[in-house]
Amino acid sequence: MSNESLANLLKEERRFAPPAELAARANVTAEAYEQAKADRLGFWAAQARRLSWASAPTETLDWSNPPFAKWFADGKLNVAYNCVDRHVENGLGDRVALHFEGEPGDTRSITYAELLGEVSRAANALTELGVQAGDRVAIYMPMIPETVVAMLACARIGAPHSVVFGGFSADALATRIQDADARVVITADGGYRRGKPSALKPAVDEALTRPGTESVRSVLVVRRTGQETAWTKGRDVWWHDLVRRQSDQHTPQAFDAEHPLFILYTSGTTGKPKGILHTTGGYLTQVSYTHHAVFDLKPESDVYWCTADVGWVTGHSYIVYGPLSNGATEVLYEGTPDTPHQGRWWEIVQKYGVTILYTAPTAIRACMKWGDDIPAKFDLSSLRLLGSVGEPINPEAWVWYRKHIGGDTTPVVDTWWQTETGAIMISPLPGVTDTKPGSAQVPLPGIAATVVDDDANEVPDGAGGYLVLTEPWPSMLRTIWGDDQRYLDTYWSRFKNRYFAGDGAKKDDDGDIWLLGRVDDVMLVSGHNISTTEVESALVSHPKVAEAAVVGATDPQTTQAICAFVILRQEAAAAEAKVEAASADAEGDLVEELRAHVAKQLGPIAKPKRILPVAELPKTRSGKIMRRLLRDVAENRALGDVTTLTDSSVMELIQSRLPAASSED
Ligand code: 6R9
Repeated sequence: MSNESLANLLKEERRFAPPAELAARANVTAEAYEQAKADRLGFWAAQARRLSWASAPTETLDWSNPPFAKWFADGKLNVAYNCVDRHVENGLGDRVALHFEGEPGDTRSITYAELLGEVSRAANALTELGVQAGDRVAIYMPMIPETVVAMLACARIGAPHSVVFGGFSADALATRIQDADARVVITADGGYRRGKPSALKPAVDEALTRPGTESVRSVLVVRRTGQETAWTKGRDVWWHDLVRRQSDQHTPQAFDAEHPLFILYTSGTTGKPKGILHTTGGYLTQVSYTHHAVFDLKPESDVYWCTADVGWVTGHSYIVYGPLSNGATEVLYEGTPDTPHQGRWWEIVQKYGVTILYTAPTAIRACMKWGDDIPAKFDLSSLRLLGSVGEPINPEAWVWYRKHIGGDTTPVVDTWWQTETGAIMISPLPGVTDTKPGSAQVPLPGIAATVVDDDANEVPDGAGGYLVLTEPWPSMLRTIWGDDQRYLDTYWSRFKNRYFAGDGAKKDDDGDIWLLGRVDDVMLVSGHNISTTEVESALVSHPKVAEAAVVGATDPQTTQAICAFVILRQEAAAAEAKVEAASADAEGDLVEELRAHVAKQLGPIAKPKRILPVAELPKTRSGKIMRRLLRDVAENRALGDVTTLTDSSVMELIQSRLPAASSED
């Protein structure tokens, strides 16, 4: 079944060759694969030379105590120096680093020279607060320039940061502060979200009442919204008081390549979140190289925009460290894509002449749902390259993205990676690879990835299994903060000497890799393994469906029954709302139509037992659907941990629709 359905997804196989102009000037050519294949470590040693080292490494990889890797261990460097100072020293001080666009429409363009002054001041301020190399700093901020400055200032003084997504609750923040034993919290009074100021500081105040957060000595607060803010004397200090009065001179100190750079928490399926630890030299080498190779960045002419939140690893690697180490000019946008109107992103692309856009499938599907006419109102002709990350992108959304955003000419690079991998691992190269809608395709030069079966044997082309990484890579996580054993158990115990990513994948007949979602999400229906991604993809290929989330719910007859939650496209949803009041049968008709559509696409076994139209789906900061919560709903259980949801009211909405679902049985 699984192979047949993959064949189905591929049956309309389309490929797009790289545009000739891009290929002719591409930063990276096919030769890179050859070089890396001939000498993988030599290849990475060469990439490390993209950086400015205070003391150049003579060692590349130390793998004497696997899976605890050391890369470039005898080298020394400063990350902030690499992201800011060296560009100014190279005469690029007047180049814009950040075009900031606030949600209310306020803007600021910050040059590399200005950024250097700000980062230096902030580094001096943190030092005045007593922060020393090795101390942890929690950052709980909206998407504003000070957030980037705060991260770089921490890196500059060797204080690992732990960025906590601004949408998380006081509880989630407290747990992360406790686990990292943070000394300082950097926050803001609030940020703008959906047209309104949304407070952040109260969550910090609440978090710091929890036991185990006594390690926090100071709270540094940026004034963004100007809203009323409670104040704890002796602990809280305004950014504009403390940072402003510092000197804009600061001498960066070089740190060991293996000095910790940051901790970023990812929610485990169970138990407490895992603090993924990244270090300095290997991380910066790989984010810098991949940003150069995958996005083909020409720093003198491109305007790059990654729409991710900095609270997600994508914001760390592809807003802060990758682009800035390469001297990019980039857009930083504070708000949501539909405020004050659904064309806001396209307006920004037009305004700044964005050439490279990196976003997530969930956002692309939202734009599809709002309608093709919205991007059509803007001039998007500056775009020359589009990227996707965070989830498998269904071929439907891929093709829409290329056509309606990319003017049917731009390559789309589907980039697979994880918080744990630190940087992109599997992706087409835009000047080399013929792209295929829906597939992340090939490991990057210097990366060893494959698909294996239950017994760790590599599967042949055309077959499916588990995605594994077979060789260490420079930006790999070094451990889980404070828990080496959990690092071993989580990633290195399923297959011997292989990093298991937790994702299911398949190789097609060309050997290209297709990601099929988390293996925990694979459904077992009457003895068949069915991937949630495939059923979702089939649903979204129906013209009335904008987005779909599929889960397997325990079923006495079939082990699991396929349960689908669908968001309808704007027009279909409007029609649906009208008829729904009049007759429950009309909804039944649509549900039948969708079930038949899936059966036709993937075979009768994959036909969902229940389909429930909903207005929203529960998502994480990176737009990943929290299927675990939908499984709770489908199985009529109390909801599990909802602290990593971006919007907790979504689940109430879905639950309120449930009676309709039961009557579908
Ligand atoms: C960067 C990021 C990691 C998980 C990963 C996988 C999914 C990310 C993907 C993708 C298919 C892609 N994922 N990119 N699946 N195609 N291009 O998302 O990090 O938040 O840690 O999530 O996201 O399941 O294992 P993170």
